[in-house]
Amino acid sequence: MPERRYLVTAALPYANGPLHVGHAIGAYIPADVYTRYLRLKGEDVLYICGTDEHGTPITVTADAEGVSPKDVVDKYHRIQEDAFKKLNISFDNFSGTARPAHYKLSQEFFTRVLEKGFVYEKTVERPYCPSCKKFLPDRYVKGICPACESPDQRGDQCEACGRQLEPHELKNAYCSICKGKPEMRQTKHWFFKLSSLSGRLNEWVIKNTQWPSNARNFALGWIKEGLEDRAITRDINWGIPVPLKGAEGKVLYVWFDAPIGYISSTMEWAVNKGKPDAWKKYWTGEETKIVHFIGKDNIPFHTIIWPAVLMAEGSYSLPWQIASNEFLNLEGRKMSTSRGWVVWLHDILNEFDSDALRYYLISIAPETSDADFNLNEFKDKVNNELIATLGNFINRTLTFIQNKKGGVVPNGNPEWGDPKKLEKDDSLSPDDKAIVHTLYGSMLSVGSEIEKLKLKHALEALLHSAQQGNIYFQKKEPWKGDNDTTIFLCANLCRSLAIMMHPFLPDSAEKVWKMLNLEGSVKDQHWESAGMLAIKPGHKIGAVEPLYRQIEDVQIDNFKSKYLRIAQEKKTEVEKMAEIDYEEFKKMDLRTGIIREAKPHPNADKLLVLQVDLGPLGMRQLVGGIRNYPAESLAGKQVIVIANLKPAKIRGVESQGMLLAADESGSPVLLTTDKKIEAGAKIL
Ligand code: B3M
Ligand code: ZN
Repeated sequence: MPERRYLVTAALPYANGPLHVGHAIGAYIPADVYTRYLRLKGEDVLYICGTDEHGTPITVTADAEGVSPKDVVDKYHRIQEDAFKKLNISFDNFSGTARPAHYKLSQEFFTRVLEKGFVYEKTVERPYCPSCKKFLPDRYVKGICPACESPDQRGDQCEACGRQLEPHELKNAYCSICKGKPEMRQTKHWFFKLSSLSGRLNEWVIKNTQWPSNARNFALGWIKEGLEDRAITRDINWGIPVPLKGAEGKVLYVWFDAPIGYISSTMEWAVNKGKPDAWKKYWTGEETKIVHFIGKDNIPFHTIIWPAVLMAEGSYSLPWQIASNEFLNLEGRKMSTSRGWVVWLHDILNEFDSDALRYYLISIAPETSDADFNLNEFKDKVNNELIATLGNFINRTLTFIQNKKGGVVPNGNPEWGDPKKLEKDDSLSPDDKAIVHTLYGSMLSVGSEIEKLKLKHALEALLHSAQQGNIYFQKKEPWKGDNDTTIFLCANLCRSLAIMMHPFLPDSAEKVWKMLNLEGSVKDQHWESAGMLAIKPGHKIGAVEPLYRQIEDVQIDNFKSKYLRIAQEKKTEVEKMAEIDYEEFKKMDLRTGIIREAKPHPNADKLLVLQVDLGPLGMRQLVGGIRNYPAESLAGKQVIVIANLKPAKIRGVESQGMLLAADESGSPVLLTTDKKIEAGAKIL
């Protein structure tokens, strides 16, 4: 076999707060499933992470908590590391970017790209707050996004449209500390020649056909729009000093040093292993596949900026795969840490088992579109799927062996696992043969779905094989006697499930392994052996206990009132608006309309562009925040429109009126008429 290895990374979380369930399923759990699977396959793989300890996310938090940036970083590094442990995230190394070795490597990177001619110095105008007496990089300045017009966006990236920004590009900018208006002042910065790498990046991205479409489309779109040179230094007093004479007081931009943390963390791993050079084979040469798991908003940095810096630097390998999930909402609304509308990992892991949470999160993973975390659904899925299907099959099989077979796996033939012999064996019924096929086939299909990063499908395939086990058990009615073959095969299916569970549900997989009384640990098995009948007749199993704990309604209610209370109080608060008189109301021209066409908005995820027929008033183009409706479901739908609203551009597309909708926990529900009526009728 040719040499090959994997270096798996998950985005370095800012050490400026605890982690929530959205973070977990955004990158850390998917990368963990992938890595655990590769380890079972016998691949040479490292899973690398660490906290991102620089930039304005840290200093803004330090200001708010009234402590030093170093204190913030130390505190949240510990909290995050602890949450990852409880969630069984199996990092090979978890570092932090404020460590000396990372400083050194980042400065070397800067020096090398400078020496290679990819960095130049330029004096530019940047927002400066006269009352706070400082420059306002990144999160210190807020304003309207020049691209999509969203208000209150930060100086480095618009959260609404994902656009990369320079702080001076914001419109109506204000200082996020004192809310004052900044003035423009001259300051010297170092720029990275991103524009000069446009051709190479384009070729490289086109070649990377293995990327998921969200990463690929974003990257190609941005290159097409035109890449501009970017400042990689900042005027703040927390960060890695720019290693140059004349650059005193300047630090490296956090997004310049953070991805270098993937390398410095790998180096730290090597040092801790006592083999300081062992990191090299993961970061150089063609044989290593570097896989970055990231959140959606990190796509620009990982598909363009980081690879460009690597190309300029020249001594390391480029990423091979970039996997990113969409966003996770909470009970129908966007999560908000400031409003307390969030499920923190440390809270939920205090109350529920880590495997239950992992199961639920993977089963709803926002792989291709945003998903919703719902606590009642969490309970239902754990009880009705994880426990009722997977837990049940394992439990009934093992209990049967314990109670009816004296704890000993009965007679059967391990060679039935061999497909050639299986078909010819007349002692087996078609049902028996089918279950052997299930056992082998699910090993293949679960594996191939994981390799394709379709973890939701992979988990479904795993559950399906347990479900087949249940059906088989039920049909064979082993309690009626003559059950050796059935129980032999079911015991082997339990073993096979344990191995396949390991990437997703590491705790309970190990528990099954122990109950089966098999040697070693499930994590040391080989994936392919999940397709074999490896338990021999006469094998004695261990003590049997329930695999999972049922979740009760009251636990969910308690959790909500304990942890989501602040947000709920806000939710039930009745908002009262000022009274208006009829004259004012009459100014609104409300009409019925019929949607003729609906298309996704080209520049915004949450918007649709609609062509609405207003009868005598003609066709109108409306932009509406109703992406929760599939576009193709809307044509022909009767709606209510404010027809005399001044036209306005919404993210670059004109909207000539407004559609009426009711708010159901943040998700719009269209208003319509009680019976079919012609378009353009006036609302009285
Ligand atoms: N710290 C952003 C984030 O936490 C950033 C990722 C860095 S990856 C090198 O979402
Ligand atoms: Zn924007």
